[in-house]
Amino acid sequence: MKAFIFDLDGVIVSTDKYHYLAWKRMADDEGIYFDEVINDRLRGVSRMQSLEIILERATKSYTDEEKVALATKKNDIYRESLASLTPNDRLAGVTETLQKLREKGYKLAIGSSSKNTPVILDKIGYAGYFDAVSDGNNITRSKPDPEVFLKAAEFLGFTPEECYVVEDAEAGVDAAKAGGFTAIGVGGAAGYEKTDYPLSGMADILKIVK
Ligand code: B16
Ligand code: MG
Repeated sequence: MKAFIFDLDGVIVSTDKYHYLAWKRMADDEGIYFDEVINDRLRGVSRMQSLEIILERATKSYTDEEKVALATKKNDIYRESLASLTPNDRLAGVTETLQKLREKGYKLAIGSSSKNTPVILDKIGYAGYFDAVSDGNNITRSKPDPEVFLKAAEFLGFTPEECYVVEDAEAGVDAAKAGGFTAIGVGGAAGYEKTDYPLSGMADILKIVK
């Protein structure tokens, strides 16, 4: 194995709580029921697909224009919360694990559905840190489609068989497996049957590599 491709939200940084709070505010304003169980279905999927999942509970229908306005409203709320992100928002074990993997010679990449990836990496002190970044800005199909990870592998110059993907979402593990990658699961993905290596945290990655 030559490289690790990391999901961002829920693996490197705790932005998942900000996604939830922003969608919750949008849903409450529209009078649409939304809770943390529904929120789990949004992990790893694109902004517009997330909105469609939330609108399953809506009592009226929305035009395409209204949907774009709702997604923009959510993103504006989310972007406001990103302003306060700092390197302290990196999840437990991230800083040390990435450093040790790099010392062992692995290449490191990001594979995230988020169009906000550049600003998040900048705020948490990782602008320019990764060998490749594949995100919502360079793909046309969101997870569970493998495109974001296939692009990351291509940017690194490796085949999927040479890369681990680290994910917290079932949609992300599905994407990794569909692309021919080996899937490491943390958080919610640790309990998913398709995950190759279920781990209790980032630091445990060092136990499965030489
Ligand atoms: P944005 P990941 C995903 O990030 C989030 O898990 C998902 O909840 C979000 O809808 C998606 O990014 C798009 O994000 O609205 O910022 O473009 O887990 O793939 O890093
Ligand atoms: Mg994630």
